[in-house]
Amino acid sequence: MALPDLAALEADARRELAAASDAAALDGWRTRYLGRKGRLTGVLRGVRDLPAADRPAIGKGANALKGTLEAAFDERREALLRGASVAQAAASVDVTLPARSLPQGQLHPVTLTRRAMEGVFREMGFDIVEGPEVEWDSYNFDRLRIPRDHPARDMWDTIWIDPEDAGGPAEGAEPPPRRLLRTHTSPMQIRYLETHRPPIRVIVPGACYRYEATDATHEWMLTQIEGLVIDEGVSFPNLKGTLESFVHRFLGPDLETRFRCDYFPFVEPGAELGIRWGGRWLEVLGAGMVHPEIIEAAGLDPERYTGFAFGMGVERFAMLRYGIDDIRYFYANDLRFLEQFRGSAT
Ligand code: FA5
Repeated sequence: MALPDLAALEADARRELAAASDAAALDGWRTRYLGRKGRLTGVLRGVRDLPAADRPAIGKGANALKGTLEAAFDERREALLRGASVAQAAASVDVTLPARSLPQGQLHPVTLTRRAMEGVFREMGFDIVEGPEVEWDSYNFDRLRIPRDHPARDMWDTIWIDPEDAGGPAEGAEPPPRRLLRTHTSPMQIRYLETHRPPIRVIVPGACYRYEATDATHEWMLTQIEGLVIDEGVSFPNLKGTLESFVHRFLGPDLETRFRCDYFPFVEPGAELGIRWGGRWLEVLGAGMVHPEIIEAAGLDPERYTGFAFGMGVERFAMLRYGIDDIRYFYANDLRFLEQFRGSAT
């Protein structure tokens, strides 16, 4: 009696299994090979009739093949099920439906306004630089002629990073330097003068922070654009002309503006600019001629060099630009408000 050819049986089984592509074909395969009258079952059953010497090898081989074929069957069935569920999912997708829209970010109205303001200044020949938001008190105050204990410090309620030295400095000793969140962009006047010589014509946009109660025109976080112009022969009319020209270019030529005297320790004389806003005036910037002591402290001859500086409130300009009557909308994080600026030009 010929011995069963297990290798041929396995080859047939595998070929047919690979060809089985639906449940009925799989079932048929199982019946043909592993069923009660299946080929492999027949081999196993016939083992006892084999010559004693061949029994162990064929028995063992056939048993192993049974495990192999059962595993192959399971694998094939799972592969077919996976394929079926993918096909089913594909059939349930309605490709004619409009795509779900992804939420898309957009620039904040204050960013749009800041960039537009920068654009006008660039056209007017200004360079743009930035400075640190965490600043030393010497730059934010002292070197701008606002010493400790000077009442002018009360104009800017400060968010401090370093605590006040609890014990206070020893008698006659300098108090230790303290860091703060800059209350205005003016410290960059000093920093810029440390590294640059006239002619100087820069603006410094950036965030500032004040420990202040908020209302319709005040936020505790605000954006300013500092301006600094220093050269020979720069005069107050240059200051006035530059600012008026900026405002008219940015907001339109029909705007009503008002210059008034104001006091800032780092300029002399000082001024503020107001813009007609409904029935009232909205103060949009402080400005003045750079104090000669600051020019001198920068190592320049104040008889030869003069200049002007200004600090604009970007949120205030954004209010005027978009007709917004309360500054607190900007940072309230209300998407109903913010989404109205979608697609606005810078
Ligand atoms: C200053 O900060 C000066 N550093 C400006 C300056 C620069 C004067 C250079 C002279 C020379 P003031 O505190 O007024 O000044 O602020 C300037 C502008 O920032 C204001 O006119 C206003 O437009 C805006 N601003 C000030 N405080 C707030 C606030 N809490 N919320 C929103 N905007 C503000």
